[in-house]
Amino acid sequence: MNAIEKFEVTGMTCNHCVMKVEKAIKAIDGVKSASVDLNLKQAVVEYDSSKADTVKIVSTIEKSGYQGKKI
Ligand SMILES: [Cu+2]
Repeated sequence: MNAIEKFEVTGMTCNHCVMKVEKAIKAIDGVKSASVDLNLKQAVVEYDSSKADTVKIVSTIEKSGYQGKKI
């Protein structure tokens, strides 16, 4: 099933951070697209819910060095 969820991402300070988070999320199996906004502190992620889930996405954001929360 296709799912689109939003996450709050805090701790990003520049476009390099945005790229880092986007790249990490996109590398998750089942993720179709990830769009991270520095000013809004938000990530919008489209994924296949049979392969990925919000817990996996949040833990990936945190492993990248930022704080993630489903919103
Ligand atoms: Cu940065």
